[in-house]
Amino acid sequence: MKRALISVSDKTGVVDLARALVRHNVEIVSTGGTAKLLQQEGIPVTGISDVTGFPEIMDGRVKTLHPNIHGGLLAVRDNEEHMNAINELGIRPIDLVVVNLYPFKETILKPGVTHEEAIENIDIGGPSMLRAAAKNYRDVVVLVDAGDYGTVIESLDAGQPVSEETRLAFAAKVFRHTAAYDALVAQYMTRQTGEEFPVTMTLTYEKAQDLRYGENPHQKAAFYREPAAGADSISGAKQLHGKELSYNNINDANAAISILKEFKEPAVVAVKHTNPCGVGIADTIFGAWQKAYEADPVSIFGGIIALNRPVDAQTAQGMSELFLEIILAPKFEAEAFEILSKKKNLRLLEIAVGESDDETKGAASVLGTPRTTLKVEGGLLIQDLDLKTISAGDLEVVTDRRPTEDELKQLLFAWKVVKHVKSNAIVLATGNRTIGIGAGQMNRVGAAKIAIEQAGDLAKGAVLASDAFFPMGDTVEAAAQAGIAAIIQPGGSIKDEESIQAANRQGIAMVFTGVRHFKH
Ligand code: 93A
Repeated sequence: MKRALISVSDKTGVVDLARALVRHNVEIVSTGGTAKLLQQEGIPVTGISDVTGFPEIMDGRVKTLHPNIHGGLLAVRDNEEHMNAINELGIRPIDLVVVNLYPFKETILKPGVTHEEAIENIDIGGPSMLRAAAKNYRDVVVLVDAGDYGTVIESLDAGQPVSEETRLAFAAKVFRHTAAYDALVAQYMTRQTGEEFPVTMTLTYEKAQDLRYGENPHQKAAFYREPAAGADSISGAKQLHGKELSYNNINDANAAISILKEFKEPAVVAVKHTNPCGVGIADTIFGAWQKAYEADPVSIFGGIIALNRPVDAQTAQGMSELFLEIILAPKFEAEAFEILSKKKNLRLLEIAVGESDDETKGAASVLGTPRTTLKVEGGLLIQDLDLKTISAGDLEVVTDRRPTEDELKQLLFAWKVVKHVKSNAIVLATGNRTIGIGAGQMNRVGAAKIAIEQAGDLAKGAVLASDAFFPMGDTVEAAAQAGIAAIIQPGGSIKDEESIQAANRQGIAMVFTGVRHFKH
């Protein structure tokens, strides 16, 4: 190794690497800011302009884009023609390239960033050098990750060349990096045009961690994070205590957070296998906890709990008496943390959900609408998140009897919950909490029967929410038998009339939302 080119925006670790290079008599060529830093550290550097014979022009837009650089990167060393060509032109080979790019992601995420600033932070020369060196990896070592500097320093100190295997691995990393970088630029620019940006979005995900396993121990798994995940997402959650999150933990916590976001008032959500098993709202977070717990004291065992207010000591005490997997909250008061952190395995996560709407909601504004993806064999299904909400004004009363004021409140509450239950979904609620949830059934009346059985005597006078319309009158009949007082459902079945008449016969009040909430 005779000659290295270093041009980095993030200067982490670069001085140590440069010192090692100098120690082993490698000449360093460098661009403006990088050269300045190295010189300040007393490291001898050849300025890029001395190699190109050109000044850095247009605020640095053109500094390394020159045949004296790219010829030195792309020449294949055992190709006589290549070597003759560069020798005749006085171009010297470059054996090591160290480049990281203009901070495009950090720039677009800065509050109040201008479009001009974003554009200026699209790196052109850096990716060109990285890609040239990576293409020619048999002859050139290319470093885009400061985490790899040590490998090169070790090789130098050992007097060994960097192995071809390692050079190939560095090159592959470069192309992953530049692909993700360009995907983010593409996503940002597409957002400005208002066009759709679906499939390539997946390129911009960054590996957050390898997971011990997937849904089951024989499945390999990892967690990938969006480059601009919101502080109110599972990606943005901060773990304060407990074992590492598992695949199922992350999936369940994500479900719990989505349900929690339906509520402004103090709310507690308990989740099992991505379905809510208990949801309660009250004036205090302790009151909400009690309701969520009483909703189903059996299923909550091993559950994931999400709260939208700081956890106080009283609530912590209540929760500490159960076996739970995760507690998510905007904050844990000191005493509450002390109580809960005694449990070694219980994971405590802080997440930005609560009363205020102005928490950082990630990069939706710069990168587009939040979406969900579902991998199918040979393809990918992409859709907007189901963020549809309704209020009392959107409801159409279809029965003789109108719901009372309290029934209306309970109907809207149950509707918020049923949206997050796997289809076919039926939710029974009374007194600001769920009392029975039927999830993931292949027929609607089956889901209703499960919910009714769970509610027991409490079903009398309670309300029922259905995520989709009733294809026939049987669900209303079952509800009537159990003593259900009011029903909320989308409506729109050709047999709506059957359900309406069944409701009228029993004095049930029924409202249509005109909105469906399938979830699979
Ligand atoms: O503006 S550029 O696209 N044009 C170039 O010719 C160029 N060459 C290197 N950006 C260019 N770079 C980038 O400058 C590198 O990728 C690196 O991120 C940065 C280092 O600049 P400095 O050494 O002045 O801090």
